Amino acid sequence: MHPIHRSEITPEHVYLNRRRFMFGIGALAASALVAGAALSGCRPPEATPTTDPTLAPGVTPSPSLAPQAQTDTDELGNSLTEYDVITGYTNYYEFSIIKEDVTRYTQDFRTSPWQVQVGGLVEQPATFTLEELLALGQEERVCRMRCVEGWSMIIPWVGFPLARLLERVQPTAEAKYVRFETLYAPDQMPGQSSRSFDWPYVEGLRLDEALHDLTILATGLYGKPLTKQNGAPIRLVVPWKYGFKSIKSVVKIDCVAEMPVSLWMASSPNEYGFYANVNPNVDHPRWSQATERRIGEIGRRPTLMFNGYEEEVAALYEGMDLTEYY
Ligand SMILES: Nc1nc2c(c(=O)[nH]1)N[C@H]1C(S)=C(S)[C@@H](COP(=O)(O)O)O[C@H]1N2
Ligand SMILES: [Mo]
Repeated sequence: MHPIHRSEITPEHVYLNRRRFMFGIGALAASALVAGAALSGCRPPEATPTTDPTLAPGVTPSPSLAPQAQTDTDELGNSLTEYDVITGYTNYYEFSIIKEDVTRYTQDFRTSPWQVQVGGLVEQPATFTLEELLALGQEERVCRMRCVEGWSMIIPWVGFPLARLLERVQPTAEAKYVRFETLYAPDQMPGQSSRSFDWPYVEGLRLDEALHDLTILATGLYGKPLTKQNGAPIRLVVPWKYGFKSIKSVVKIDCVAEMPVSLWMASSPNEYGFYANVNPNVDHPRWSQATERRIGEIGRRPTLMFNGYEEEVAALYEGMDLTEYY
């Protein structure tokens, strides 16, 4: 059973020519705050660290522990999307372009040991183990996720502000952007053998966006460790931007001077820009962005400016013509 009819969404990849598209499928088949201010959005519920022992460093998670969130809704009153839906309907092109198949293909992916190399224009470049990252402190963050394809979910992540990590490495005055890279391991990620894209998956943020308190690195979901299909062991979440900015299984974070070119910018520059802020007033070249399908609901609902985080993030874009930056 599909939580959403495929005909109702417009996949990001449909621009690809059929032959390259089929190549991708064949490859798959062949391999089995800085903000000190109180925030209303992407709420850290009284910033309580999660008490789930499965997230403690070095402790093997018990699969029997039921997924649990500390709240039932986001700060706008939207019900959380069900765990099985969040973990069963995922975009992860390294494994499959079919959302319902990703889970199956990710099961043998090795997420431990894991390291994230943080460097570039910083005073203190360092490589962090996952355990060291978990020790930076974990809290629940309920965020709206709006995919550029026109669907959305409400997701109770567990994670920590990216700013906390960047403070450790101290970006220099020359650093203006942050560049993120997913693991490159074609032996484990069959999609990376497809030449449809320039792997590894790369994303970028302006430094002030990266330092915003709403920008988190997520290590968990519903009080449990992140599932592989959702980007384990660590992925970015930028809730006011289209979902493709929220890069999965991150291994490298660099502070840089120039605007990074993301995988989507490189593959389809007319369709995906650097900013990718959720904006109901600016349509994708091939479809409207005015409304969205909340997975699990009937019908569509209006898409909110900056995905409902306008109060928190609009100041980042003062003086910019937002219709120019898709
Ligand atoms: N490495 C990597 N990160 C990725 C993707 C991907 O294919 N590969 N898909 C993106 C897209 S298009 C979306 S909508 C979100 C989906 O996150 P979710 O599957 O956890 O809901 O992840 C983003 N991060
Ligand atoms: Mo997406």
